Amino acid sequence: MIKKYTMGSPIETEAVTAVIEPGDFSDFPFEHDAKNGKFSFGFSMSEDDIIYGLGEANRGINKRGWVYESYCSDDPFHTETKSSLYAAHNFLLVGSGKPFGIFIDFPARIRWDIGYTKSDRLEITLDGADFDIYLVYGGSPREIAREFRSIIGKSYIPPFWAFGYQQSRWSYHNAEAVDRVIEGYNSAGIPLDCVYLDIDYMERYKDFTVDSEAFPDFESYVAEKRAQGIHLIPIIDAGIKKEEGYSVYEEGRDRGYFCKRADGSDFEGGVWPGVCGFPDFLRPEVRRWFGEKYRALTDIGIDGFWNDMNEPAIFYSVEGIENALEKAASLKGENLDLGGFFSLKDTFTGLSNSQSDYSSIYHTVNGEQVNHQRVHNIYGSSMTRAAGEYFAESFGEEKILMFSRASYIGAHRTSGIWFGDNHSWWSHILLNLKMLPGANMCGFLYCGADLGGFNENATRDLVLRFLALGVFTPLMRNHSALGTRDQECFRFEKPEDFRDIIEVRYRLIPYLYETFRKASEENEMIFRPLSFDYPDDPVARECETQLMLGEECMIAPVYEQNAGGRTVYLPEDMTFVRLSGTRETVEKLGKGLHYVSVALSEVPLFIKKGKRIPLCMPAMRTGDLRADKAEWLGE
Ligand code: MIG
Repeated sequence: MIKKYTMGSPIETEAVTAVIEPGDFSDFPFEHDAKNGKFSFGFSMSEDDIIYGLGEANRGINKRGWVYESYCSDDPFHTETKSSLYAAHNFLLVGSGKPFGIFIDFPARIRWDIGYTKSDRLEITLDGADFDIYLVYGGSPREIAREFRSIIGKSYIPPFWAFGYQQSRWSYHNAEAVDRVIEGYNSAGIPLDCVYLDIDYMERYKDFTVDSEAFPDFESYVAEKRAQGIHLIPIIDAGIKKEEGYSVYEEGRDRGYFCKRADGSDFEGGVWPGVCGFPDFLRPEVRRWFGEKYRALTDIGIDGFWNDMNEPAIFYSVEGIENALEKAASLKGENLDLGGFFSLKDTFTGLSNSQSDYSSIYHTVNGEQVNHQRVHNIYGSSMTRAAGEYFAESFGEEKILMFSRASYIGAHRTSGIWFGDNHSWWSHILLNLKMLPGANMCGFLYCGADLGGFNENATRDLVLRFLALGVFTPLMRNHSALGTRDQECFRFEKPEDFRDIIEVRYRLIPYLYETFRKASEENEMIFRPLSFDYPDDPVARECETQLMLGEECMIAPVYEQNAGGRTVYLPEDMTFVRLSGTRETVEKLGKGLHYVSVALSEVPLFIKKGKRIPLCMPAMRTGDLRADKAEWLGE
């Protein structure tokens, strides 16, 4: 059952597609308070309440014991003490005797104090008092998650080939670099479906352009790669380079499509290309205009994109950097003491993604000027919506791969997400795993992390273990940052170990794809915490390192260096399968704790009693998979 409570006049986010009449606010069942323009409410948690949700968010599956903020942030250090990442997925699920869900449809900042200030209190504070709150109750956590999904609309389904293995790096600078990657995979016999183009494919970081020195005759090149079964996936950034003669910029400026300053002039901020205008994606006509721009690339055969920097990330504003430079100039020749030096330093480090810059930006919502802070969390999702809606209209469903960095619930109907700039850290294997059920609850099914880790240098064993989890995530993409050690599978010793892992993915694709489709159609989660399926099992309830997958499986990746395996908890008897290339070893294990050894070239998988999954033969490209010729694993 669902109840809706409305206060003030909320900004329409279109997160919810179902029409639900608001109830009487005097029935709002929580203690609440409105003061200083904020609204807060809260309740006591019982000792055994598990708090799930918040989608792509930091820390555990159980979110108790920390304070989170819904505020889309470009933060490349996903350390334990962070409160915000790139997404604002405002859905919480309280699992207890009487489970219920809360969705706060409100696009400004929200603070979720989940037993941080007081261990048994959950306190939610909204930076504003115009909102819709939905309460979902009745049934198990799984039923509540399903019911919530039923009001936000069906999840995006990508093209089938988007389940193939994908290789990315910032950046493959030109056609030769891309060719070397494809060649490396081909000669190692490792399957591959996509290669990514990061910002350097563009002409000086201008969206919808291609650097003709790096890719002379891009159109023929794209066709040549498609003939080899490879999709090239270019990046699109939110900021539009300010440059005379660049048609996207000139159109945006002349039509008044960019975000404004308080005085009505265009807001200008620096990102990769230097000074940029930021399209006001909240306006339907701007979305339409921007969506159509992708045509420049789809017309020449591109059929997949990733949208980046759309929190939006802003390195500096024009005013901000002028002030900073003036301050620096005024200090020339001064003897800078501790305070003086650090204040100067902070002036520059504080330029990026600054709160005062965000507060100086204005959007037009239904003809009215609205400050950016009130709608911050739907900026990126509106960019991705612009693209996704255009694709669905022009090409039909399941044709174009689209995923975004920033997101808000609602964007799940037209795109996927990736989890942003993680690190080549062992702890980030588990962080990846823990985000999956949350993202699924909020409708984001097509998702995944940068396998191998984005920032810093990866080691061979880390990449293998990361990939062995990535075998199960719908988006299976290895991506790494500029200046880090090469991370493509064929660059490491014994590439056959990598082939063994990635072949397992291809063997599982028909099964994973069916599970995905079903989850989208039936509003199910692909990945569930064990506690959803075994609510009365105390060990399963606390498990943060394993997940249920579909109706048949449980996954438990190895996540520590120099470990030849891991301890795994079986909430019931299961078949333990070690998959490696086309080989598999099968072992029956009883309910309880087990230590299982898993080689670096193996993918561990657990199949529930009475369940079977199909495995096909691997192929170098998804297009060559034969789903009809499957063998069955399990009992
Ligand atoms: O400020 O385009 O998360 O995947 O490689 C960095 C360069 C900008 C951030 C993305 C990352 C991408 C990188 N981008």
